[in-house]
This record gives sequence, C-alpha cells and structure tokens, in this order.
Amino acid sequence: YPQAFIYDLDGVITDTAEFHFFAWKKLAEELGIFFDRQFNEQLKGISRMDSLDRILNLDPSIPAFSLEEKEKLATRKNEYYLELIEAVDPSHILPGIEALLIENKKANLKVALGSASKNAPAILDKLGLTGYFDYIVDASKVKRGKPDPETFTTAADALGIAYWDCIGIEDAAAGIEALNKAKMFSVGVGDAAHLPHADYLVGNTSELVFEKIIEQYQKKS
Ligand code: G16
Ligand code: MG
Repeated sequence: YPQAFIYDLDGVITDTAEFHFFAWKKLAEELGIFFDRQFNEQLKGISRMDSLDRILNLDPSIPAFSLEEKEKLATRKNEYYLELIEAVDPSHILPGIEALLIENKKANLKVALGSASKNAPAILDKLGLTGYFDYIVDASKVKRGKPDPETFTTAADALGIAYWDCIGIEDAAAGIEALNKAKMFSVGVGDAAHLPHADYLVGNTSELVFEKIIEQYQKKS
C-alpha cells in the first residue's frame, strides 16, 4: 500500500499554468518573440530561468543577454504573473483535487507538494489548501529542477518514506520523467501524446479517483 501522495501544483491542483503562459507571452512579445500554446507545453514544470532561456532560444537574432539582464527579464515576468494570480481563491482548485486530498488524509497517508514554483506556498495559501500538506517542496528547496528527480526525492526524504511507496501526480512531461527517475508511481493528467511515459494517465483532474489510483499502483507493484 502506498504511504504518500506528492502533488505538482500548476496544472494539477490549480490552473496557474494558464497564468504562466500569459505572463511569458507578454514578456516575449515585448522582446519581439512570439510563441503558441504548443511551445508553451515545453515550459510546464520548468524553472523560471530555464523557461526564459528556452524562450530566448526561439529567436536566433536576439542578442545574448547578461545574467543580470536575464534576471531582470525573469523578474518582470514574475511581476506580470503575480498580477494575474492576485485573484486566485478556493474556487480555482481544479475539480476532484480537494476530494482526493480528503481521501489521502482518511487513509492516513502523507501529503506533499512537489512544485518548481517559487510562488507555490503563497498559491496554496490563496487556495486554502495549506492545511492538507505535511511538507512543501518549492523551487527554493532544490538545486536541480524537473526533469531531475530532486523535487520529488526531497519531499519523500523529508517525510521519511521510501520512493517506491510514493505516488506522484503531474501534468508536465518533465514532471513525469522526474517521478519515473525517482522510481515513484507516476500519475499523468493530460493526453498520451504529451505524457507517453506516465504509469497511469487520466484526461483531467476530475478523473483522479483515489481507489482507481490505488488499484493501478498495486497492479504495477
Ligand atoms: C511551475 C510551472 C512552470 C513555472 C515554474 C516556476 O511548476 O509549471 O511553468 O515556470 O513553476 O514558477 P515560478 O516562476 O512561480 O517560480 P509546477 O512544478 O508547480 O508545475
Ligand atoms: Mg505542473
């Protein structure tokens, strides 16, 4: 039987992925760089600086920025992002998520957050979900972001739970890769084209049903 559930934040607990997209798009357009939703899939779960690098790489004619300039650009994106998330409240919790958290607690399982976002603790607070979490991993706690497994192994280590006793839920390819590398059971939210390596895949968060996830986990182990 599993011992812990580790949740990704953006795209799993709430749809801040959409706000990241708008904030990056605004910054990119100011630099004369244009990108679409398909490219945006590559930014999901990726750290702020790595996301900026990927966007700047889209246009070979963009001059090389110094680290200081890049930090300014990343800060500007975060300012746009903070404006957009100001309105986040409990109505922004994705369907099925709070019910799943309640089931986790009923089953006496540990619950952790494994997010690449520096804003993760503030967003959990705005959603009113902080009380469910035994441990929160955000960008400040890890050296190597997803797809490196460190985000998830840091959470399991803090909880004192073996990696194979953990179930992780992710909407990003980089996150599924991180979970698989950590030898955790990976639950993907999205479509098979983006998340071909998930151990168990659901189309959206309302399909995240506790018993079904446990059943799939037990089939694999
Ligand atoms: C999230 C998003 C990424 C974002 C990253 C860093 O990760 O998916 O798009 O770039 O956090 O966010 P911030 O700029 O707030 O530090 P996750 O892991 O919660 O999906
Ligand atoms: Mg995500």
